[in-house]
Amino acid sequence: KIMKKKFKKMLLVECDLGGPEAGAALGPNALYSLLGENAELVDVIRCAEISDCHNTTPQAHNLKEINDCLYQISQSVSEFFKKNQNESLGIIAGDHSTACGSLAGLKTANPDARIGVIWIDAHADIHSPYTTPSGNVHGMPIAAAVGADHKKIAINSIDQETHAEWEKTKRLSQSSFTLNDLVYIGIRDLEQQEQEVLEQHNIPHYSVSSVSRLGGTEVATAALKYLEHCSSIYVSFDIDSLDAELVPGTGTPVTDGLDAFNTMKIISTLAASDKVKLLEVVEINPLLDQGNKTTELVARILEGVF
Ligand code: Z70
Ligand code: MN
Ligand code: MN
Ligand code: MN
Repeated sequence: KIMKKKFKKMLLVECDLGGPEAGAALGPNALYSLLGENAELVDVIRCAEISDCHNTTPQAHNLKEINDCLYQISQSVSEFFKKNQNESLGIIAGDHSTACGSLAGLKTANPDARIGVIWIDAHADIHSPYTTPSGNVHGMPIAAAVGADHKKIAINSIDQETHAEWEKTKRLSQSSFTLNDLVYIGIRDLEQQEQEVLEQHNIPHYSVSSVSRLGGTEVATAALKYLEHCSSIYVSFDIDSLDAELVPGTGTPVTDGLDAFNTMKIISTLAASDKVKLLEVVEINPLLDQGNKTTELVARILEGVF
C-alpha cells in the first residue's frame, strides 16, 4: 500500500546568521535534494550572507539581517496557509533562529488559533539578549516567539541597537503561542537561566532516557495529549537532538542524544496528527559533515513524512 506523505509541500530557508559558524544555510538544499520528486517547493528564502552583515548588535549577532529574513518567512508561511487552508507545510531551514518567523506566519494566517509547540532539540533555545551566554540568535527563537525578555534573570546589559532590533524581532514574532503550550523532547544542554525559566513555567520535558524507556510513539502521543486543547501544532526538529555520533554535520553535537529509530517514531507519530500543520527541520551543516552522513540519516528519519 502506498502511503501519501504528509508534508508534500516545502519551504526552504537558507540562513546561518543565528549560529556561531557558516554552513547551515547549505543544509536545506542538501536535504531537499535527497527527498525525491514528491516534494514540491513552494518558496526559497535566502538570508543575507555573513560577510555582508555589520553585526552592530553584540547581544544578538546579525539580528538586523535575521529580522529581514523573519519578515519574509512570516509572509511566505502565512500566504501558504491562507491559500491552502487544510494543508500542511514542511520547512527545511538553516540555523534555528528563524523558527519564530515560521510560527508568526502560522499565527498570522490563523489569528484565532491556539498554537501548541513541540520542540525536539538538545537545547532549550529560550534565551533572550538579556540572558544569552553567546549572543547567538539560534538560542533565542522561543523567547522571541512568546515575547519574553527574562529581564529579572538578566546577565547582560543590552546596547541601544540590540534593544531596538530585539523589539522588532518580538513584534515580527507576533506572540504566536505561550509557554503553557510548549513541550520539549531531548533537551540536555541548557544554561542555568534557561533551567530557571523552564522551572518557573513548569514546561514539560521528555528526556532522552524517557524516550528510550517509553519509546518514541508513546512520548509523541503524550506530547500531543498535553497539547490537546490547542487547535494547531508546530513541530521544530533540531537535528542536534540526535546523538552526537549520529550527526557530525551540525554546529553543536551533544552526546547522550536520541537514537534514530525512536526519533523516526516520534516524527511519524506527530505527523499523523491532523493538528500538526508545520514541521520544521533545522541545523544541518554540510560543511561540518562526514561525507553526507548526517543529511542521509535525517532524510531516512523523515522518509515517511517528507
Ligand atoms: C547555547 C547558547 C544553541 C544550537 C542553539 C547554545 C544554543 N544555549 N546551540 N542551537 N545548536 O549559546 O545560547
Ligand atoms: Mn535549536
Ligand atoms: Mn540545538
Ligand atoms: Mn524594552
